[in-house]
Amino acid sequence: MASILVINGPNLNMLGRREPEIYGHETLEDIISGLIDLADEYNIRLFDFQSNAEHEIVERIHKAMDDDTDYIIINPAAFTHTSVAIRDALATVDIPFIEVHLSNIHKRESFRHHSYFSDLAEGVIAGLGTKGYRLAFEAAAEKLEES
Ligand code: CA2
Repeated sequence: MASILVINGPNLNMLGRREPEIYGHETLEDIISGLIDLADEYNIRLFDFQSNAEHEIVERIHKAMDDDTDYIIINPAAFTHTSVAIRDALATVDIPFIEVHLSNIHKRESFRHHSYFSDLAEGVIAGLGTKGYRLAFEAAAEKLEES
C-alpha cells in the first residue's frame, strides 16, 4: 500500500480558531479527517504530522525514509520563508512533495513571496484554502497510481 505523509508547520494547529478571514473556519482536524476519507477511497496509507518546531519537522522528514513514505504534502507555514534546514531535509530524503498554502502568499506581504521549497516541489498550490490539501492529495495519489 502506498503512503502519503502530510506535514503542517507552525501555528497551523490554531486553524479555525484565529484569523478566519485569512485562513478560513476549518480546523486542522477537519482537514486531516477529510484527507483520511480520501485516503480510504484511494487505498493509501496517510501519515499526518504537525509541529511548531523546526527540528521536529526535519526529524519527521528523515523518518519518512524509514517508514517508506512515497509522497509528502507539506505546508511549512512560516518556515516556508526561512528554513534552509527543512529544505535540505526534503532534498536529502528525495521523496517527491507538493507545497500547499491556504492563502495566496503572492498576494500578501513581500516577505511571504519567497519560498525555500517551491523550486524543489513537484507542484505548488496557494490561495485555494483547505481545498488545496485535497487537490494536492488527489494529484499525489494519481501520480502514485501511475508509477
Ligand atoms: O497560507 C498558508 O498556508 C501559510 O503557509 C500560513 C502561514 C504563513 O506564515 C505563510 O506565509 C502562509 C501561517 C500559518 C498560521 O496559521 C494560523 C492559523 C490560525 C490562526 C493564526 C495562524
